[in-house]
Amino acid sequence: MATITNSAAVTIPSFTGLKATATNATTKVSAGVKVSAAQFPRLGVKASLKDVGVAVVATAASAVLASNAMAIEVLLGGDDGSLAFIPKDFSIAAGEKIVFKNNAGFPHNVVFDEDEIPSGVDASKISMSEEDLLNAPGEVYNVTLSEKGTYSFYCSPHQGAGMVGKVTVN
Ligand SMILES: [Cu+2]
Repeated sequence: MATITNSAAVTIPSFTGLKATATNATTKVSAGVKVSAAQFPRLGVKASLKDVGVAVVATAASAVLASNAMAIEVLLGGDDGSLAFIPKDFSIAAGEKIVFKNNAGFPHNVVFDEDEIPSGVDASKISMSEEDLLNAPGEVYNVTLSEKGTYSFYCSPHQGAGMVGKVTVN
C-alpha cells in the first residue's frame, strides 16, 4: 500500500481552490489512509482550507466529513469579553451536530443539566465533565443530540456569571 493505484483518490474536482492541500496530503494518503473522491462533495462549501487538510490526513476522515454536513457553531465567550454562549438559545434538527468553539474568556466547558434534558437522555453522555475545560482558543467540543426536546446546559466555571444556554431539538 505504498502507492495510490486509483489516482481519483486524491482528486478533489469540486474544490479547485484547494489543490495545494490535496497535493500536500498525497504523501499522507499514500501511507495508507483511504480517502475516496466520493466523500469530498459532502463537504459544505464553508469548509475551510485547514479543515480539509486535517480531514485528509486524519484516519477518521470519512466520519468527520460526513458528520460535518449539518452542524451549528456555538461560540464560548463573546468577543466583547462576555461570559456567554453565542447563541445562547437556539434550535436544531435532531441529529444535527453542535460545535461548541472556544472563543474568548476561557477556560470554558459544556455541561448539560441532568434535570433539564428530555427524560431518558443521559446527561453524562452528552456533557464534558465538570473538571474538563477547553483552555485554548479554537478548541471545540462536539455533541450530537438525537432525542427531541429542550436541553439546558451551562459552563461550570461561569455558571454563576450567567454562562448558560438552551437548545431545542426538533
Ligand atoms: Cu465559561
